[in-house]
Amino acid sequence: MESHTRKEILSQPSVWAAAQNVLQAARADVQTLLPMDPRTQVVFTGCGSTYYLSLAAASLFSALTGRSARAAPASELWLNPETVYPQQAPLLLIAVSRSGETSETLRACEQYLERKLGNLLTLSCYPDRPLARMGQVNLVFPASQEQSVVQTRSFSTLHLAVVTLAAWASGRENLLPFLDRLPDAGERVLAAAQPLVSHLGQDSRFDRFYYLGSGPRYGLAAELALKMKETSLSHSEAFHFLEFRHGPMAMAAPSALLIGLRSENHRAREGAVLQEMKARGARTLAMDEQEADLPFQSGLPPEIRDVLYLPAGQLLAWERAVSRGLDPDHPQHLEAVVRLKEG
Ligand code: F1P
Repeated sequence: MESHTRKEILSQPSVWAAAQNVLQAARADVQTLLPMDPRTQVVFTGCGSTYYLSLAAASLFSALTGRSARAAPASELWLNPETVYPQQAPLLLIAVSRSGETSETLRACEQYLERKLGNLLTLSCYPDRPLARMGQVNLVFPASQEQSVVQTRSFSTLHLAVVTLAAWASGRENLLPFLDRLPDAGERVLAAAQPLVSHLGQDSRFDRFYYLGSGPRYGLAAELALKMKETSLSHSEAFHFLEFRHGPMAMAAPSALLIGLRSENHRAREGAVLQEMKARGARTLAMDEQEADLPFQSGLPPEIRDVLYLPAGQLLAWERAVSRGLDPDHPQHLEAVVRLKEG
């Protein structure tokens, strides 16, 4: 089936290289914003996919820099700011939005700037839209624009951008050369994933999809669960790996497919969860650097290879949508951008 969504999923690695060019050109400007004051708190925000991206970004940022970083939906920053912004601390708000015009994200940034809470760094894909003019520094990735309503290559590009920011903020210069090797690794993972996810996507036995991921991978698990909902109208949910035993495992059955975004440093413990659910009849798909149903074999450091978990999960949602007779290019009820009617 001809599909721009599928084309954009398969084209991701080629646009990742363009993202690195944008980032390198903006490095000096970005460096002026990255927190020098150890008290600075970093807040990531977005909506839907870009909120899940913010979750992954905050987790990675905290792990690499040792500083407090948090994520919140833009609607929470806008309507319940006191529940998110820490009192009396200098702030850096990093707002992420594919469209650059999602209403809640714009409202949250306007309010933050009006209250002079700190600096704003924005990441988006459209240079001529409001968000790309709001920050002290605005990173724009036009090569990752997409026709698809659901986010695919825009998401993975924006994820690469926040990984790069975390490497810069933590002074982990040793990670930077590896970023250039991600496009090749991404092409290999896409080629290896296609037969596997095509088979699983077409298996009508499955009626529930669970995505397990911990640390910076939880946000990615949430994004892949959203892909499955948006694209194939299937029940899906994300959990931190070991959390699945605390109730949700009641849903483990032959009609359940568990996708594990397994990590290298907790491979045994996370793998045990998948094995236990398999024993309960569920089907599992483990993605990991090695010893997995989908091994990346990238040879890249764990801090920068999380983007490799995305393409297979995106393709799985696409395959299931098509097998259900749906059109992934025109997902039911969805628009590419949520623009609220109110002011
Ligand atoms: C945010 C968003 C997407 C969602 C859909 C509608 O967009 O909610 O997460 O999948 O495309 O828009 P943006 O602020 O990142 O452009």
